[in-house]
Amino acid sequence: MDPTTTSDELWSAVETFDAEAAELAIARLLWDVPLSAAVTGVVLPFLGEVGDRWEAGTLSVAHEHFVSDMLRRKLTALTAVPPTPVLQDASAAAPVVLLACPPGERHDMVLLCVALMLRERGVRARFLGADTPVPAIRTAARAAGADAVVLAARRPTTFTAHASALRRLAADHPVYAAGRGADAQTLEEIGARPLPADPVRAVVVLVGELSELSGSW
Ligand code: B12
Repeated sequence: MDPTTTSDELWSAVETFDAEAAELAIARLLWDVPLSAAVTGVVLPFLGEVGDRWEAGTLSVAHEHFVSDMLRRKLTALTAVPPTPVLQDASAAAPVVLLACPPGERHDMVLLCVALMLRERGVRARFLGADTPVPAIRTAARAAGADAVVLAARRPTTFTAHASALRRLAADHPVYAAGRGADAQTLEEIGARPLPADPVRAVVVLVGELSELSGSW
């Protein structure tokens, strides 16, 4: 795969709302390379460029919605792929990680990429996605027996508005906070642990910490 070619193909398809060509470019990309390479090589730079073009006023809201929706659908479809052999073996005791955005946060695409990369590394990822009430996250974390919870938000206030509920969650499960809203002061206020801003590095760090937390895995 040549990321530049894929990105060029995608852009020309997006400009004319050519859903079939865009689907093909994304499908080829995700078929050809390991997920983490596709995420770092194309998906994240592409989303960043969508943002830059949108902010510069050279990409319409319609284009942004079109491409965001398509990428999200393609990435979500990857969760329909049968789990890796290690996840089919219940005795392997792979750790469970629950991922969600707090209430009011709809930017969940990077979090979805992280969920998929964790799954690729043999983690049982449970993705709740955007705009999830904190009590619902807590109930799900308990029911799933989560070894860790990963939250993402763009603004510190999206976390701090629920500081006491998040601290209660962090008392029961290790909570990691990421995204632009996860500054040091916010992490301290909600009792969360940091993750690297780079999603691929974050997955490496998380997998390392999970294997320490869950011992035998
Ligand atoms: C796509 C997009 C949307 C999509 C989201 C689709 C989805 N399901 O994710 C939709 C259409 C839903 C959307 C909605 C809105 N959006 Co919007 N959106 C964007 C856009 C264009 C791209 C976001 C993105 O994915 N960026 C690419 C990633 C790669 O960059 P990043 O988010 O900064 O993340 C980096 C790190 O923070 C980190 N990271 C992020 N999350 C995580 C998670 C983990 C676990 C880890 C480890 C790392 C990590 O990884 C990235 C690389 O380092 C940005 C523009 C931009 N410049 O980002 C606006 C932008 C974020 N949106 C914005 C706004 C205002 C909105 C709306 C309020 C618009 C409206 N009026 O309706 C709504 C609702 C927002 C809400 N309530 O949450 C503003 C935010 C302003 C602010 N200061 O917070 C932006 C910056 C655009 C702008 N300049 O106005 N949006």
